Amino acid sequence: MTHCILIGAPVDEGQRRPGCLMGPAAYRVAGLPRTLTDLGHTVEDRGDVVPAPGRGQTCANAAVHHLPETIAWTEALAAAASTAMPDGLPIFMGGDHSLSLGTVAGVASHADAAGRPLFVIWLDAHSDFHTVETTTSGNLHGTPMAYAAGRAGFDPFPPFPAPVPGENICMFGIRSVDPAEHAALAETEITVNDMRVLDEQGIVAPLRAFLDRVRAANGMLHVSLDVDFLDPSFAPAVGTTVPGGTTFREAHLVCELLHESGLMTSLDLVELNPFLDERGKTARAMVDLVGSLMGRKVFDRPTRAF
Ligand code: NNH
Ligand code: MN
Ligand code: MN
Ligand code: MN
Repeated sequence: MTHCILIGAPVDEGQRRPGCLMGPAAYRVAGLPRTLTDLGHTVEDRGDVVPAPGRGQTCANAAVHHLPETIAWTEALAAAASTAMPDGLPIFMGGDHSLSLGTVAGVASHADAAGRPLFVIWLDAHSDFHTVETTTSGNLHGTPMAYAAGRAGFDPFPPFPAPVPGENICMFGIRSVDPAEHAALAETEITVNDMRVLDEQGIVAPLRAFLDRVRAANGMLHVSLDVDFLDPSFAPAVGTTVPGGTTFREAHLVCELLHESGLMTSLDLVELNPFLDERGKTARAMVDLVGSLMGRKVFDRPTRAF
């Protein structure tokens, strides 16, 4: 039994397709709280985070938009995350992926204070490894992984509290990487499991290899799940669909293995844009995946001893 802390993060400023701000409401309507209580967990909904007004920060990259608002979200969400961590498992209901600038920062400062290493698993079509300086779209949802990894180029932001070493970061589902991200990733120890790796090796071996390392280090594990990790055929409600994503079963298997590991300590659900959905099917798919992450299974089998 886990104490689940729902935190709404109606962030819409990190991209240009309005609608992600409706995400937290859609998760509630699609039955996220009930899914968790049916699995035997306790649920505390802390409502939606409200950021302070932006303070007018600027940067040299003219493409960047909503910088002060994004910094305000980052500060508010980092505070909400570090406050929630000692109390249970925070589930951040987004909101676009720029919310992870804040959630991972808050989780990282908690892990640092607890003296435990933080690991991050990034389930996404995109690597989100731009900085404020390198982004050409100007959409800051393309930057949170770089911020968490401690990349230079985030001057207007608060310094990331305890940068996550590249060896502790693992990406899955990747199939869209911009040239500047590609060059920067090549300089790191980050494991990039792109779709080619999943096609060839499946999801189980690469995921277990990473989870084994988290366990051996007594690490905390932050899971960041972007809707576009999933194939758009069954999860269309996202502004940046990319063909060739994970299948329904691959995605559930990832979630089942994560549950079996018992290692996840915080979770982001990001990029759901309910305005683009078809009769709630993407919101429901995401809630179902959280069910698998939190222990739903068809049959109990002896689990693998980690
Ligand atoms: N790399 C692109 C950009 O920075 C796309 C990022 N979009 C995402 N990330 N949805 O997950 O604009
Ligand atoms: Mn605006
Ligand atoms: Mn993303
Ligand atoms: Mn994405």
